[in-house]
Amino acid sequence: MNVVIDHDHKLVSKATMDDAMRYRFDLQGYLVIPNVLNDDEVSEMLAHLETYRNNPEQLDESIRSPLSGPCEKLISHPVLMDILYNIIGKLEKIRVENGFYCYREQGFERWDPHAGGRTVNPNYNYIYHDGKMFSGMTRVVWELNEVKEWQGGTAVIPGSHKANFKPTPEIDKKDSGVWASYGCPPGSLVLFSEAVRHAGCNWTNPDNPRQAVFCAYNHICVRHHKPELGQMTPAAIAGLSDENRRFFNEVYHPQFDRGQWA
Ligand SMILES: O=C(O)CCC(=O)C(=O)O
Repeated sequence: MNVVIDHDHKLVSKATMDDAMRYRFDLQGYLVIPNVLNDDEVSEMLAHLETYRNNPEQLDESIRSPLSGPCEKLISHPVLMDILYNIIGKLEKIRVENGFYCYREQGFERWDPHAGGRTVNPNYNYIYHDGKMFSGMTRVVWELNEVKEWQGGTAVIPGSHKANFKPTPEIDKKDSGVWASYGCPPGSLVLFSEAVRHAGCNWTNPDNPRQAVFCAYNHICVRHHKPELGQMTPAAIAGLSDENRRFFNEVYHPQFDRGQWA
């Protein structure tokens, strides 16, 4: 699973998004990739997130965020970058809209179906053109604890990024037969087009809480969310490496950084 992306943003070693994954994402609008992070990485990230949740003042402002310290590598993880290269574009055209930490224990309740369907609006439309997919806002979820099917991971209506009709209240019931859930081990990567109808779910797993880091990626020229960046503060963004800080640049085409059109 080792992918290297060079400074010209070309893939220089084996890509992780193979034809089967491309087929699956185009058809269903989401992917679950187990075991992207190893046990040591997951432990370090959980320790950082535990401090962030319980004793944030112990973290210097420059690393007081769910995407700082050992979690910073999530921003540009090569497995993720290769997928985003396939569904958004070259590295320089990928932007992070926000990031936040999700902690849910047994008893947490939610069922909030939202988004989904075709649109011509650029914020999260999904299109296929000339051999290429384009997914606008793409939600990335790093599941750092085990998720058991129908016990609290995000639910999706597979294929609804291509749906032509609005879902009815019956369709939006969890047991309507169109909803899917997933299970995955700690360290898994889940991503879905925001154009897929999805919902947060009750966390019913008694064995462990949900500990996940959520990010929203989009094409650099488009923003879906309001400008605030979830739990990413200006100080935490300033504390990132140059390579990762650039994902939080404002919305504009990178050609303006190349001195063209000035
Ligand atoms: O709470 C969840 O699992 C889903 C969150 C959500 O709705 C989203 O990422 O847009």
